[in-house]
Amino acid sequence: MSSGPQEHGPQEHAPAHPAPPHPAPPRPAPPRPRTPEPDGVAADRERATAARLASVLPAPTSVRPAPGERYQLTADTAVRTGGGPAADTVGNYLAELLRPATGYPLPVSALDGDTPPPDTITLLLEPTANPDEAQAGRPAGTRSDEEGYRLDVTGDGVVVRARTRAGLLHGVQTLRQLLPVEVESDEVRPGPWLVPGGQIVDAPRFAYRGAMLDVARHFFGVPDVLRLVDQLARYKLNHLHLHLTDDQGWRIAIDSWPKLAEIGGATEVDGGAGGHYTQDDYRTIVAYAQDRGVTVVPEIDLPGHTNAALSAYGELAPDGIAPPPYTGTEVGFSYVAVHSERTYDFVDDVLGELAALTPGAYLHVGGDEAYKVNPEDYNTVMSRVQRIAAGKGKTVVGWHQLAPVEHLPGRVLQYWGTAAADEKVSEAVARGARVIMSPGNRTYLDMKYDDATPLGLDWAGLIEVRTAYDWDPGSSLDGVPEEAVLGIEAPLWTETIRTVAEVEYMTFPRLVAVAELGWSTEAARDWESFRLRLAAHAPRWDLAGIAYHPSPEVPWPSTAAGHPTVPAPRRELAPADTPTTGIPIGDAPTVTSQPGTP
Ligand code: TNX
Repeated sequence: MSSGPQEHGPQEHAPAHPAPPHPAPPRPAPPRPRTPEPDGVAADRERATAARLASVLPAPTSVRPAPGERYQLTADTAVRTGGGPAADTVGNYLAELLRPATGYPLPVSALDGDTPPPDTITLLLEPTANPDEAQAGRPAGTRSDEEGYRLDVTGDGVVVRARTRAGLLHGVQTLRQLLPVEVESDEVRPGPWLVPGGQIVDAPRFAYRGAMLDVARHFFGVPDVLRLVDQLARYKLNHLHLHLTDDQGWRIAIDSWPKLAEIGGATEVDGGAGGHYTQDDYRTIVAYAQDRGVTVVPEIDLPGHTNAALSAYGELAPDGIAPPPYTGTEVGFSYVAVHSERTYDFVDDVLGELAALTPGAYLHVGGDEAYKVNPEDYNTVMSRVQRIAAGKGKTVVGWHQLAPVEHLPGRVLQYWGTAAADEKVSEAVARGARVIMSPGNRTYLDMKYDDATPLGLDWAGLIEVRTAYDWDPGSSLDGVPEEAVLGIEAPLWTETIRTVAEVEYMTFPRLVAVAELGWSTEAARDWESFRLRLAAHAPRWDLAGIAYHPSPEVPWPSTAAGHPTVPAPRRELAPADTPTTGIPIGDAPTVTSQPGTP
């Protein structure tokens, strides 16, 4: 029988002339006799583990459980990557996600040879990955094999294979969801960290899946935006559209026109201090998003929604006089001078600087609600704006009021109407335009959930979770076949939204509905399954401190907090028996947006 060094070591090796006594190393605590787990607990855990395979959001293309099989992460688990530096960065991202809650070291290194050793999570970038299976049954034109992945879980470990870095990242997000809820904790939890055995083969339905944040009506700083990027990446959304300019604020520094941000960025709705991103801030956002598989789409709204720019440079105004800053919420009153060459110098400089900051393909040029610009002038100014954007090597995106303007190759219209038909949009599609679906009555995250929602607007209707989920972006607009649909985006306008908790409350859980519509096949869309899977994710949001709307349509678990855990600064006292949301109760401003006319 061997005995521990503490018992004999110091005496046996004691020197003749004893040195000052060396404190004995602390005796490791003897393993505590484990109270045997009641059978029920183990069985419940097995059931919960298996259930996670059926709760992935958005629903994967195919899931094959291997009943009884599972992988357990341990302190010895390593992350191995194959396929080059891009795979290494995903390995590091995965390890960083898992270390806080597991407390495991999860070392990341390149795979040695072809076969992963046991107890490994392996991430492989392989040009030939992405089995056709994930694409089976998808209509031509909507196949997006670029972002697919395959995930295999056996007793030995986990292997994720993908053709692109984006696909590998999506596989990592799926793996995160297959781990117990506690993985979301930022403190070490005991586990056990079980991953259900089986195989997932998966690829998105649409290439473009996004959300928009209006940082113009209320400004949101860099950390707030990064946090939103994390939430998008969780649910495999791959674009963040930033509405950078509007009447109430200009939010991006433009070196050649410095007063745009200095003066135009110095206020916001209700007269707050506003703010703007320096170009370095903006690069930080772009790089952080890119690391997580999210492309930033910057929008400069033209020719309307320009009061902030005009207040900084009166020479851009039709009458040449700088208007005062605007802190209200009306729309459609401002516009740039259409017949002045100075306007086009401005557009060229701004889009040039923005294009240089933008690795992504798209530049959004707005085009909405220019109510004071007649159709001929609108056509003149937006044709030139489109050409300038294209001249910077970018693909033009605009709100769907841009439809009648000349077609440019690849041009994308963002449909925010509420009708099932729009002749101008279908004509533009016939000329080759593609469409991002953002119907106001389905995807607008600033619409109230119900009459009691303390934030938001209601001009496009009330949007509860089921309304956000139960429609098909591939067939909901006449004359816009699935092949012409580039994807789906959920815009969050911020006239009434001021804090991250408020952003999240309006975003969750509707953003997840949008994510599933963008990712999963139409055949997989099933409200009953979706609401159960949402409910299963609520404890994750609680742990991650994500605020959400406790919709009565979803059978939340009794443990769910069901309200924001991120304190909202303007929290108001709620009656004792009302579940408090942390969301301030305020008067909604009047917004007179109507999707019909430019
Ligand atoms: C319409 S959607 C707008 C925005 C408003 C929003 C409020 C669009 C292109 N324009 O200016 O903020 O409604 O819901």
